[in-house]
Amino acid sequence: MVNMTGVGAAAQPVLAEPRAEDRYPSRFAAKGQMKDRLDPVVWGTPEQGSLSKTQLLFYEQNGYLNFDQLLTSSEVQSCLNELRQLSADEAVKQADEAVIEPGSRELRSVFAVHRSNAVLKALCQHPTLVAIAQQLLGSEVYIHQSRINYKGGFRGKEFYWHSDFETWHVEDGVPAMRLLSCSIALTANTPYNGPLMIVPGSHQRYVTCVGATPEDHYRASLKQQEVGVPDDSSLTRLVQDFGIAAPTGLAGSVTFFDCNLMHGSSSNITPLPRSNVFVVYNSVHNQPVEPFCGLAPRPNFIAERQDFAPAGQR
Ligand code: 6CS
Ligand code: FE
Repeated sequence: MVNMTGVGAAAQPVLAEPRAEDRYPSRFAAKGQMKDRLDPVVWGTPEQGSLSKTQLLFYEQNGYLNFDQLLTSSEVQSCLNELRQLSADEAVKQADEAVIEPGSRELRSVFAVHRSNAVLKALCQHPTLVAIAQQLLGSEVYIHQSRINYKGGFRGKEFYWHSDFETWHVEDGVPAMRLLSCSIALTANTPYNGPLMIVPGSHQRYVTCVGATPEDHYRASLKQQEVGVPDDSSLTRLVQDFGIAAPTGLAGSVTFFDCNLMHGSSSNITPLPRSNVFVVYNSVHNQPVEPFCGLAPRPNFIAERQDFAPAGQR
């Protein structure tokens, strides 16, 4: 139980072994392992919302659901206006909530936009989006995290392969796989501008990661993640077994994906930005506990641990 994460001892975990209630230990072993998922994927029923049995089954099997044009063009346009204004604001770049691209001064992400911006708050609380999250998770939901990922033209850098749940479990203390991401395209996501890539079906397995969590890991990981990513042979096996999909779409399209789906995206060297808003909805029955890595929790603007008010209630 000794804190060993000082300089030169970064390979040692803060905890020598996982806590007894840790159902998904990761970053403890010297080698990555592929384990089974212990939780359901779909927690609701066809009767609980607008998603059909076929759609629920697709999500269960593939770990994602893509929707063309869930938002109107005027909703998209008003969100895009906010993105533009935020990226032109020097104070936004200086804020704790901002992440700057590695190797340039450009804005990569802005976190907790469901708190700081009225238009983006309305987007995150959009009744259509919240209802889909509620049906998939079989309960009321609250917002665990929200962010803009700008991925600007020319210099928007990649997001390396990862399972979100691995980080949210280890660093935020989210106990179970009962949360999901909603990726809202505000510009066209094409095969060329660094769209989300996923490994369909990978959400059924849990790939444990190697390497202890450094203190304040988020400062580095949100620019370029190195701890909490799968080893090469695990990723190779997943892709051999399941392949890769890239659900592209016009502005206004939306992808929901399971918290444990292996995903990533490449850099954007086209002139066309790939700007998305991500909202993470967690079941109100899955509130975070102490982080399973033994370190202090990440800031509230990255992982909510105070306000569990159900989303979508106006
Ligand atoms: O840290 C997070 O919450 C998210 N961001 C990254 C780069 N990886 C894990 C997770 O998706
Ligand atoms: Fe992610």
